[in-house]
Amino acid sequence: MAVERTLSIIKPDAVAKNAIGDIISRFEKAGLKVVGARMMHLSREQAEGFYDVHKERPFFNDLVEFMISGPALVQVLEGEDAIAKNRDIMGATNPKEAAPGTIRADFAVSIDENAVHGSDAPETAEREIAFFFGDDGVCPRTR
Ligand code: RTP
Ligand code: MG
Repeated sequence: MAVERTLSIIKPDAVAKNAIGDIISRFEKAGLKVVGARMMHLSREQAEGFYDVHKERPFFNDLVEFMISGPALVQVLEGEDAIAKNRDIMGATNPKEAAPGTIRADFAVSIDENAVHGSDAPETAEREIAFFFGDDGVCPRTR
């Protein structure tokens, strides 16, 4: 299995609940390392650009409003199989369908306010990391 990097966002609902520490602890216990982190209150332009892939979907406006409703923690996580591993520990998009013990089962209240984002494929991870970090702010690879 390859060492990968993935983009994670601890969304405004989880930040408002003071759940940052608990959620990062789950990443670390799963073997994922934080190699970049920025606390950000996203602008509308940033949220729209980040979720551009969903711009034709009916939930797009609600998603953007939620993502700009408060500060979020944008992180790059690194580890073996990091993209799929992060998606596993996040749980399903709808917390009502998320497996027990996943982040969304434990911290999310609804499909709209679902605590975390995680890249879903190598191509999206690369795009999303560049979107927020460019060449700056992420630790260089050591392995
Ligand atoms: P994310 O991108 O935030 O990690 O979530 P995801 O991959 O699990 O889900 P995705 O399909 O990419 O959707 C992005 C976000 O849009 C909201 N959503 N609402 N009402 C709905 O049917 C619906 N579907 C998606 C969710 O907040 C989801 O995280
Ligand atoms: Mg997604």
